[in-house]
Amino acid sequence: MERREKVEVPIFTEVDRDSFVRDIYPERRPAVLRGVHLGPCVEKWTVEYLGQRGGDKEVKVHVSTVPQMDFLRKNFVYRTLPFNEFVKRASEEKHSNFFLCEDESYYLRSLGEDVRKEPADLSKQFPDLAEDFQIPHFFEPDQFFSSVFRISSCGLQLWTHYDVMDNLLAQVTGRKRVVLFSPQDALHLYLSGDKSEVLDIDSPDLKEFPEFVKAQRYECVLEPGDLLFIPALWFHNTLALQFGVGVNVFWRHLPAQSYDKKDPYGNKDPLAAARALQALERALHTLDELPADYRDFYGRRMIQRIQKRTYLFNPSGTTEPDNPECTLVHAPNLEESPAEK
Ligand SMILES: O=C(O)CCC(=O)C(=O)O
Repeated sequence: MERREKVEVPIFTEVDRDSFVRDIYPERRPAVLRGVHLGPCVEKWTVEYLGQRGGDKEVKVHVSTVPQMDFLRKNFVYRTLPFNEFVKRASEEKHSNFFLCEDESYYLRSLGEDVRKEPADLSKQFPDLAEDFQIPHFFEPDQFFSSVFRISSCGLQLWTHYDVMDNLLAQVTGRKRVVLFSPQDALHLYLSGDKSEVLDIDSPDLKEFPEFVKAQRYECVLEPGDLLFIPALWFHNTLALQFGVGVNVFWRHLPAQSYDKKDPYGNKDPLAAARALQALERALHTLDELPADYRDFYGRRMIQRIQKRTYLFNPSGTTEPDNPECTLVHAPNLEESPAEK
């Protein structure tokens, strides 16, 4: 099968809360929002300023000898640095002080005060910098979950993964390429938990990952000041085209009680999904009581039953819903959307 043509993520301008909630959010598709006011951070957040205002608070960062981070082979280490020293190093190509090699790459995903319990919140960990960043109020205040610094060296690539909450990724400084895949392409992405094992999404090894060609690639380049709406469950892979500072804001799309309370990262499956997966494990264990040919027979029937009960669209890709009770309307195809709105 030929690789599918990539689809550009549509760019929307002049977006305010009303138009976001009315026109963009219900589609449950990624969208670049250009020109939303993010506060003075867009002008102010130079390396020097970030260092001064962020100070020497210690941060735990990813450090790797190569810019493409590999969670399978763990080609990175975690190291602790004062924030101002981290920002300086992440912004330079060669370092006089380093951990692994003089051109090592850095990545910060900021954490809460108690990393195991508390989600990251810029206003708590970096109050002086948080003042400069205006969270777009595109959701109700009680839906807010976390605000997370994403600061990367030029060239840094973060593996493809999904989160379980809705997300606005604000690219405050520096340009960043983001590639996304729909949740409906999950089976073509070779998942290991919440991450795809296909690390090289630009020239994947198709002997190892033959199904990857079936995944529809959505792509955008974020300019400084852009926001990217990443709906929950959409896979995303980021590549910093320059040293850059981003902040992403997660918020709860489902009722608060649907989420795992012990999830400071916002990437644990909703409780009902986790329970259903456990029940499936138990069902499979029960099938083990039968010989292989019976397991095969009942396994196939179970798959069909699951597809019929849960898929919004049937596996052949037509828009005919398998589940007649389903009320979600098929969102318009992005290919048909004009790029600038
Ligand atoms: O911008 C990045 O480096 C990663 C962003 C991300 O993974 C997210 O917003 O969930």
